[in-house]
Amino acid sequence: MQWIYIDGSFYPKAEAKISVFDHGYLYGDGVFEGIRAYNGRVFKCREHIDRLYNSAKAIALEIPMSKEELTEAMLETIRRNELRDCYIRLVVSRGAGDLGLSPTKCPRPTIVIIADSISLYPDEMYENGMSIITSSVRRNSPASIDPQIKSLNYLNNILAKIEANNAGVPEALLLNEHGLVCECTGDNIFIVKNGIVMTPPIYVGALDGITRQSVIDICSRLGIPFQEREITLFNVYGADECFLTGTAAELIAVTKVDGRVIGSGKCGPVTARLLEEFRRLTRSEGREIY
Ligand code: PXG
Repeated sequence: MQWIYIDGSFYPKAEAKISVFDHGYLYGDGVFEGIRAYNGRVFKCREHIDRLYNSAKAIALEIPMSKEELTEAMLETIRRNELRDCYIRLVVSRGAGDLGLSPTKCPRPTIVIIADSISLYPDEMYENGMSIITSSVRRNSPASIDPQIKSLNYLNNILAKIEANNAGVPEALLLNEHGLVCECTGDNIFIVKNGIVMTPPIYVGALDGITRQSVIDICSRLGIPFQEREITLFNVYGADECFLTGTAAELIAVTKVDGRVIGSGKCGPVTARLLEEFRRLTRSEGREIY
């Protein structure tokens, strides 16, 4: 039986329900995190919890628990479900109110924690890479809803995902209004050119990905040249390697963008080396669950 945490209690999946008056449902008013545990440890636990609280702060949502209490609730949810390798979804919504937009009518945020088993991408994808397209939908401007907020408003990303689905590929790349490369619908993007690993700065309009930061840290530790710089589609098409990073995907090579083959058309040596090092990290670090 799968147990779901809602506001301090555990419910079987079929009985895990929240109010239709919750503003998370009515308006997408809330924030979330997608976290992963490997072999009995929550990877980058503090970083995910910190990001959740920063997202909440950005939308003026006060989480009615301390970071340590929420972390403990997450660990307890994993224990209840007897999991060692899993995805964890932490959701904090504005809570139940009336039909007006104003959060003032929502006295108490709703906290939901789901720990689920993971379905991994096939190994074949990590070797041969994947095809992506560029979406015609531009990434939300940081001047409207900052993509750094991991909010319950994922329509921008979903519209791009629909274009990917229609094109028969798993992911879509989003540009900002100036044509600069931002990120994909649920992953950050990197390219490798002449031995230099590059990723766009967050300010162009991207989530400050935790896997992205892990890759930057690995580059610095291994002495692999790294630059955070503005990237256009020209740079992506002409890259030697391209890969995406995210909690779900880890590091996955991109070998075709808008029909252009990237580099050798296979997962490149730098991507493979970074993935190997990332997997070593996920096996050796993280907050103990049991
Ligand atoms: N950009 C966006 C828009 C994301 O949603 C990333 C980049 C990668 O960030 P991390 O911190 O994971 O390296 C994300 C992450 C889910 C789910 O269940 C979504 C994400 C991560 C985990 C689960 O939809 N998005």
